[in-house]
Amino acid sequence: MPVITAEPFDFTCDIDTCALIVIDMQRDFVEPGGFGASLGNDVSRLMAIVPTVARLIDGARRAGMMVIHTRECHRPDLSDLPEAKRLRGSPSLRIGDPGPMGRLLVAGEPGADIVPELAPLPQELVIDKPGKGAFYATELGAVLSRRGIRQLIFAGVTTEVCVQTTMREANDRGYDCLLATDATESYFAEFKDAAVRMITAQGAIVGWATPTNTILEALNV
Ligand code: C5J
Repeated sequence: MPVITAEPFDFTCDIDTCALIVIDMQRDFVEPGGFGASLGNDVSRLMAIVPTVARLIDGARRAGMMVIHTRECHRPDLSDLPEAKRLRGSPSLRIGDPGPMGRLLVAGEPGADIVPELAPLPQELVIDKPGKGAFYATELGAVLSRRGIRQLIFAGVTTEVCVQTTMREANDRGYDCLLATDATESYFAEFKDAAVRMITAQGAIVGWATPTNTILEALNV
């Protein structure tokens, strides 16, 4: 079995029961004019990781690993959008409002799509989620159980929000979780660093972390 050098110690990966999960690499988070930008963020930090995420996805596919994609988005009638989430803060546009890429964070709108460079293959699982965590109000847990998945490799955005929330949900459900440190990003460099440290501290209290090349070398792809 491939042994991936990681923090805080080696991660032994069983390719047959491991999946790569790519969190929310959507135009609404990484392109100008979307939800991330409406909150006042500089989205260029997130766009910069797209080639690294693409290499990781390609490597996972070549290794024969299951690849899962998530999208944070809401039903067109916004029936799964809590008012507390819609009204939070003072963004220039709110979830559901029309923007340059369609209605913000609404399923089926161009902004809710995954960036074209990372487009899922037709047979790959795409989870639409109304929350920050990918297990909340989705079929993810049931699908992973059915497929016998026990380990998850994480990529995507943002490190300290949807990636970390999903890692914590997965950790509590008994999955071993490995974060690809250069295939994830935050609008705030210091939040990413803190999240990686929180995840790996205390003997991998939430999970492991290592760069993409280290994963790909161990998988021999
Ligand atoms: C946020 C996410 N940051 N995908 N969503 O609201 O991390």
